[in-house]
Amino acid sequence: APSDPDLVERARAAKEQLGDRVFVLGHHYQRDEVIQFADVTGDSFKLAREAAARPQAEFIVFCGVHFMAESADILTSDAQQVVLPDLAAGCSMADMATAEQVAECWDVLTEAGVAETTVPVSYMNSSADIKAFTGRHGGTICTSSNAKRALDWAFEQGAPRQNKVLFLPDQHLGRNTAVRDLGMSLDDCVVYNPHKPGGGLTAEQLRAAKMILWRGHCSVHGRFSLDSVRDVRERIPGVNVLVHPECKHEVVSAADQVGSTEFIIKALDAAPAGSKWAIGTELNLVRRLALAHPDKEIVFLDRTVCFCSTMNRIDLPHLVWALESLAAGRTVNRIQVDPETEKFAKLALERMLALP
Ligand code: CIZ
Ligand code: SF4
Repeated sequence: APSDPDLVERARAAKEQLGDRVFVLGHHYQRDEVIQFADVTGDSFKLAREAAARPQAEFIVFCGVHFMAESADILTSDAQQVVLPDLAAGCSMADMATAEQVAECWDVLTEAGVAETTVPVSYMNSSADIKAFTGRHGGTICTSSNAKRALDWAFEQGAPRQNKVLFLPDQHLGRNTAVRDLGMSLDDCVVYNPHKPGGGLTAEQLRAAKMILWRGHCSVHGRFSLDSVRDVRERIPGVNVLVHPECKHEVVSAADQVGSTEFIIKALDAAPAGSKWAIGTELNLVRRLALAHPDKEIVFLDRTVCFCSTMNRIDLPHLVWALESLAAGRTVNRIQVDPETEKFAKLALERMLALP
């Protein structure tokens, strides 16, 4: 639906009044009505770096979800204020690993005698608390673009390939990277369930595993199934199936290509006219890609509609409210990570930035 012209005008006016004092970041999964006001668009990692590269901007308005605004706060200076237009824009995946649960897991690993040889690797899609846990225990953060390099690095921290990785919080990205990129078998991976005593694993199983996967997943990417792939191949002969690595292993295995949102965008830019694509990622992005490439057939992988509901909480009314408040001298919805958490979370992020 077209955006309300009155709200569009108010957002434009507030942004103009703030000028260089404000920088608006828009995640690829945001609504069209919001993305039109973004100074830059990108995935969570690119956006955090864009924020850090704009020290003159007093306010960073982050149109995305909570963990992304936290990462931007960690990577920007203390003088910069990061604003999330709706505080209810969380991420169900990030919420699947709390600081308490992860501390308990570490106790379980310690008791099984494996903590000393385990390196945590946490996906960018996690809270600042989980990033700080990772930093404290000698681990690194990863994105879906550098997960292979992060795992290679982590496995080289002890005696070569003798150690283990605790992968948080997305089991699918962890499993897909271990199996597809590092050549492990599915049996090398175990799943730690934070809702069961001892994670639902015996000490034996923990000792035998190479990858200890946290039982978390993305509710959006987790909905694509093997049936969605079979169905689209039948409907569109010759279609290229391209999916995000947050999808289930069986979906990724049945796809033609796998990659991050930035990879998907570049693959479609490079694709020849007339080519056919079924994309397994969030629907706002897939719709925009289809509009941007009228010479190609680009469809959503599933027949059902699949937005990220928390991403969609950032709508034009919330953006207008945030911008007008800032223009009136009132900071609202500031996301501020406490200094102790920030210190260790930053350490883990810096390890990622230093990955070979
Ligand atoms: O699924 C997500 O939320 C993604 C891909 C986030 C990001 O930009 O890394
Ligand atoms: Fe979280 Fe999935 Fe939404 Fe990304 S798409 S913000 S991982 S729930």
